[in-house]
Amino acid sequence: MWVTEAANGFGLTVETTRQLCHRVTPYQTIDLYDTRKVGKMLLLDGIIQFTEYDEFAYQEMLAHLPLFAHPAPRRVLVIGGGDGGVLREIAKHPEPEEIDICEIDREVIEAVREFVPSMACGFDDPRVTVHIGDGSEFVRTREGRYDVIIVDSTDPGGPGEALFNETFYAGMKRALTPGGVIASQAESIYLLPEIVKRLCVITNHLFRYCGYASILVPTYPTGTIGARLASDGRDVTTPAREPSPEVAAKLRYYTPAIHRAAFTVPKFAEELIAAR
Ligand code: SPD
Repeated sequence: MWVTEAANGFGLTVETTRQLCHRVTPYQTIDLYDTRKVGKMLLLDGIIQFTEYDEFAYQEMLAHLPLFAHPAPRRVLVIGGGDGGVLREIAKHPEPEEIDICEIDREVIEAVREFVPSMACGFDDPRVTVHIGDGSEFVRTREGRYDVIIVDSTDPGGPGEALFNETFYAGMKRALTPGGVIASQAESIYLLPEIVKRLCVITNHLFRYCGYASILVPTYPTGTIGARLASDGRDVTTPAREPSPEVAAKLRYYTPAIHRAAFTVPKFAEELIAAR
């Protein structure tokens, strides 16, 4: 069976071999498939969240860009990210003492734990504490707490809608320690330029240092997605430190060189990124 993500005037089709799970939760529909070419695949409300084939690119960049942009990340928060992939990447770092995650839909965690251990292993790190709830409300209760906040959201329109406005970003800014760094799922400059622009306007307004990093992910429509980084502490487009040989050996996408290169956008996108 060929399964298509059809949204925003665009489609991406994957050949599946078996449906592993279909659940309807109070927040969204969850579908997990085995596929012919790209391993297991998760869709939420019909939108591809990951395939085992290329998920490392997205999870590594969303986690390691902000963690290496911070000189000493001790407390880290993930908002969304219920598949565990970003947690798995954070857990490769020895520096964090506390890793909190706030995911709205408990059933995403349960489904991935049952069917995709290669992602759900992120929950096994003893530094991880799981909070089930609305991330936009959660950050309001955590003033001055986190060195790094990572927003691994779905697209706007579903349960992720509250994570794409200025009130939420102002709440995240208050939840940071001085010099803290945020990184958010920031959509594709080809598919959703209006959302990229919205996130850039918000962050350019609130933070001194910002950057939009492109990530190559063939199973997201248009083959690319972005991470928006922001901080008041230092330039986020260059690493503050390098991975140790032990950490570097665990990475397949992130290097200090790609950290620097990813923030250079094509000419047509320069206007979106600079928008105020
Ligand atoms: N257009 C799809 C964006 C999906 C972003 N979230 C992916 C979750 C992977 N941890």
